[in-house]
This record gives sequence, C-alpha cells and structure tokens, in this order.
Amino acid sequence: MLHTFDFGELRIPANVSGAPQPAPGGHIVPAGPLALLHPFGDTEFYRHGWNSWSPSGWARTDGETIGIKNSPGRLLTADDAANETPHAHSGAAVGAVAGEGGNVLLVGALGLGSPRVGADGNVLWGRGEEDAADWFVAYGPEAVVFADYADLLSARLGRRSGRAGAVWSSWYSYFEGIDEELVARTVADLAGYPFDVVQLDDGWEPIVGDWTAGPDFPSGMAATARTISDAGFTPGLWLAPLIALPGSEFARTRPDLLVQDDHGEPLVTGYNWGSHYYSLDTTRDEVKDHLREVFERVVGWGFRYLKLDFMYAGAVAGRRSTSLHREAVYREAVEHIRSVVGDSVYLLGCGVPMIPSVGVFDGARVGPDVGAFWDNAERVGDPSGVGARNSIVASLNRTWMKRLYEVDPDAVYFRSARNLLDDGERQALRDAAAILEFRSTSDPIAWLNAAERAHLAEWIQETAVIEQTGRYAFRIDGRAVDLTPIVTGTAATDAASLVV
Ligand code: 9PG
Repeated sequence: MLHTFDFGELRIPANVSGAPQPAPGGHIVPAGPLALLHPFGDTEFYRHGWNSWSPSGWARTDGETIGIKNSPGRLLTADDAANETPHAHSGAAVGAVAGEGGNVLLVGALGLGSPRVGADGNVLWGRGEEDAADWFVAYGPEAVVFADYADLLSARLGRRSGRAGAVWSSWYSYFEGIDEELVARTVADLAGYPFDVVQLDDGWEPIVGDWTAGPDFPSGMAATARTISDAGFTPGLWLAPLIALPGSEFARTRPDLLVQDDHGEPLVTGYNWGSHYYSLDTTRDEVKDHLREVFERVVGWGFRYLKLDFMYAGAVAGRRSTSLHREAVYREAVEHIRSVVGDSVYLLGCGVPMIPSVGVFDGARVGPDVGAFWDNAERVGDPSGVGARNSIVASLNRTWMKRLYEVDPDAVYFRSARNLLDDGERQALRDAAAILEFRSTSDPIAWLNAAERAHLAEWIQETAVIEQTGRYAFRIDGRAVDLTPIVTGTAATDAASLVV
C-alpha cells in the first residue's frame, strides 16, 4: 500500500506492506517489503554487516560499495554470501541514508528472517528472505534514531546484563601455540593484575569439531580451569561449537548430522585453518543432545566465560531437517546453549550474526580480528581483513550496538615487543576500546617492559566517561579524541604503514 511518512517538515512517500503505527521516535511498519522515496539524491548510506566480521560503515550512494570483494571463500566466512550485492549498496537488517543537518532516515528490522536494507540516490528499501520482522522507520539526529532502533530491538529480543570486566585472552600473543605449562606460567605472571577473566583461545582442543582436551593439555581442561580460578580469575574458554573440520571425529563419524548441500553431501560453510569446514544441523535432536553434552562438559570443567566463535555457520543457507528459516534455526540453537549453561555464564559471541544474537549473548565482537600491525598487507582493500585499522573502523561504526549487548572491538596492546604498531596506533586501539567500553588484551606480562606493565595495571581498573561529539569524535574523560582520519583513511599514520 502507498503511505506518506510525516516527519515534520519532511514527508516521505513509500510503498509498505501494512499500515504503519507510531512508535517512540518513529514508526513501526508490518513485515514485508518496503521502499521509501527519499529526497536526498546521492548521499551517504549506512551499511551494516551481517556477522561480527562483516564490514559496516558509511559510503556514498554514488561511490564504491562497502563489502568483501572478489573472494567467494572470504565472503562465505565473513558476510552473508546469499544476500551480498557487490555492485549495489545494501546491508543486513538496518540501513540509513544521510539527510540534512546531521539527520538520517533509517530503516531497521525488528527481528529475524535475513532482513536486508539497501539504498541508492532515490530509494531506501527493506526486504527479507522471510517476511518475519516488522520494520522501524525513523528520521532524526543520527545518534538518536540508531538508539531508538536499538531500544526497540532489545525490547523484542532482550538485553542481557552480564559484564565481562577486564579480559586476558591467549589469542593475540600465543595463537594456537598454547599448552598447560605455558598457561600456568602466564597465569602466575598475571598475579597482582586484577583481570576478571583469563580466557584460553583456540589451540586447546585436538581439532575444531571435537571439544575435548587436546594433547597439549594432558592433565585435562578442569586442571587448567583450576589453575586460572586458583589465581583469582574467572576461567574462560573459546569454542566453535557449530562447526566441524573434515578431519574431526564428529564430521568423520556423523556426516549425517551436518548441514547438507543440494546433492546430500555436507555443505562447505566457510574456510579457516587452511581448510573448509562444515556446520552442524542444529535442528536435529542428536545435535541438540551433542551440544548439551559439550556445554555441560565445558561448564563442568569450571569455565564460566565462553567465547563462542564461527557462530554464523549455524545460520547459513543450506539443507537442514526442518524448513525453519536459517536465522530462526540459529536463534533456537543459541537459546538451547544458553539454557544448558544457565544465566550466570558469560557468553561472548564471535563471528555471530549480529541481530539474531541479541538477548542471548552477553557480548559480541563487532569487527574483524585485530593484529599487531596497522593495515592488512595480504588483502589490501578488504575491510574484513585482520589488522588494527580494520578493527577500529568496524568497531566505531557499531558503537550504537552497545544498547544491545557489550560490544567487543577486540584486544588492545601494551607491548612494544613483537609488535609493528607504533605508540600512536596502539593508543588509537585503546581509545576505540575505551569508547566501546570493553577491555581485553593478550599481552603476557613477560613481554612487557616496566613502563608498559605500569600502563597495563592502570588500564585494568580504569573506567572512562565517554561523550560523543561527532560520528567518530569523542571525549574520553574530557580528552578530545577524533578518530575520523583513521576511518576515512586520511590518517598520517596510514600512508606510513601501508604495505603492498
Ligand atoms: C581462533 C580465532 C580467534 C579470533 C576469532 C577467529 O573471516 N575469517 O575468515 C576469520 C577467520 C578467523 C578469525 C576471524 C575471522 O578468527 O575472531 O579472535 O578466536 O578465530 O581461531
């Protein structure tokens, strides 16, 4: 039906699927395709990435789109490959076009069904694979309409209250090279540094898909959890419970429990560890039982903070035992995990589909992996590539998501050793993390000099007052911090570290 949205001085003609109702800050439009004829001509469009690693940001409608280009394997892993439009501006669930005087026109889905929002110089549109979610339509100051959208979304999907606190993670120092002695030594060195969580990342398990203690943890995972808790920290553990590498016992013995392709073979749902991998079909009772067993085991070991990674793979298009929409399938799976671990275990989502994770996860990664270098030399121009700059840019474009869960921009560095980031770049990372209000690092104390140790000790206890003064400009405890040059690619530090 035709409808004219009335935003005071601005009237927007639209095609909608049902009669809009007034809502705080805007209008709620019933599920179904919608298209708004905006008067702004070519302008900026806010594009939102589907999962933690998917690029988000503002781009001109008459310019290059934001996204992962020319790499189907990367796209499958780090974005919604089924819906990506490399030559047209679109994103997942929410989008906005810039109007006049700092106002934006926003369309945002209030639920699941792989909603998509796109724009050009005439139209801002929304539609979903499944018409399952109402839309929020609003016009007003950028920060206000995004906040109103987030509040409506969490009113429908929930908002958890868990707080991670200060986290030490093993990934950005040791990567997969962890073993129980190294962990014990690292934890002993952390004495006197009041971290809340010490989280083991990838490398403890024999292979992705089989969640038992690997050969480098001969005393078992409960022993390492005890080492961590005896030192006064909450034990944390990384898992990728919805995927399995082809060589895992799970994939070898139960291929029938994997999401299938059209030929009845296990479907490839992403790439990492130098391999493709598969997804568990979480609609099957045996997979639900398997997940129950895995999470009872892990919590039984003593881990109370779980980083659940590569979770998007539970929401990719493929054949499952039911025809439920893939995002609904995912949500059921993570709700099941939540019911097994209980309310007091902190769940950090990584590689999660952002909207379907609201209300179940306490925190979510909002960008690609950070690295001890500024730009990604391997994949120049891929905003989902590992690196400090990409991580900062993605995270700053998702500050509005703080209202949905804790937002994790990834680790910061204090170390100058084994680090290509200069002081200014390390400071930019810490500023972004302060703005997002999440604190994690991977620096082993043994890698820090005296000044760096002092700096770390101070940071662990710090809580800064954050004020936003512009899209990418803030005051952190009164100190003006403008990260615009980093986001727009004009930072002085940028040219110096661009390795080709
Ligand atoms: C462990 C790591 C760390 C890290 C996670 C995740 O897009 N990708 O292909 C992609 C691959 C790996 C990856 C992120 C993105 O790293 O983000 O913090 O836990 O797994 O293997």
